[in-house]
Amino acid sequence: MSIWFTEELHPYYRKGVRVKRVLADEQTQYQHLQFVETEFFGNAMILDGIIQLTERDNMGYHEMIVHVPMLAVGQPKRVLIVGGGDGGSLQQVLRYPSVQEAVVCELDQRVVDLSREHFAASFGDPWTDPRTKLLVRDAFGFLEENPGQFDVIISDTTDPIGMAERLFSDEFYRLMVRALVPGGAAATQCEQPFFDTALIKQIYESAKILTKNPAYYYANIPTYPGGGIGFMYVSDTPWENGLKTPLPPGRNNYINPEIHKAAFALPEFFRRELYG
Ligand code: SPD
Repeated sequence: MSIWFTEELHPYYRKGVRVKRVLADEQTQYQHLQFVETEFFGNAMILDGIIQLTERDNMGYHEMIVHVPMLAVGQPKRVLIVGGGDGGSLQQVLRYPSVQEAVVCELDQRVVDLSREHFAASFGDPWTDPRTKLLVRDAFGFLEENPGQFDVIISDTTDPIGMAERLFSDEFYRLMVRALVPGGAAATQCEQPFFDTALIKQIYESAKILTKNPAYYYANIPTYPGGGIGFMYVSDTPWENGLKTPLPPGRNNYINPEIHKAAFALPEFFRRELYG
């Protein structure tokens, strides 16, 4: 049997992966949730028709969204993950011996349940770590209730469509920065320079008002549109501080000191657009 899954996040661009079999397919309270076994990329999670991660190439996403702010802060103790119900970011956060508490604020319990089943080979079971605290709720309210609490915040979200659109708003960034301790750092899923230039610029401008040292960086992920995705680093602490901090114990599959630094180098059309 040969099935192609084709994703059309943008009306002018498509990409596809060959699927061996469908592992799960259900409509949750919030979204259409699918898990498939692909020909090349291992198991993949798809939400409302958009690939969120695959076993083979998620490391570029999770290692970069987590380690860049964690290393910049140095000894992070309390970490918040917004979204991230698949467990990939959580697995990376828990590598830090300094972390005492990792709060995951995920709206959809089914994402957690099915990820535990279908990503166990890649992520183990970070949900059983005593430092993990899962809150099945909307992140906005949680951020509102928790000013000045977190050393690091990771906004590990879907694309800005439907309910997730709010997670790319000025208001969300304001609440996120307010929830950081002084000198704390956040990193957010911040889309694709070719396709989302205006949105990224708007987020950068708002991050610049809120913090002293925001910066955009990028990672290669073949199953995302354009072959990669970017992140907004949001902090008063310069990201370069992280270059002096050793990576945590455990195996890295994407990040190393050279990649860490190079990720902040941007193609000229985009650098000009963002930084002038
Ligand atoms: N266009 C796809 C963007 C997916 C971002 N979310 C990834 C979640 C991985 N934890």
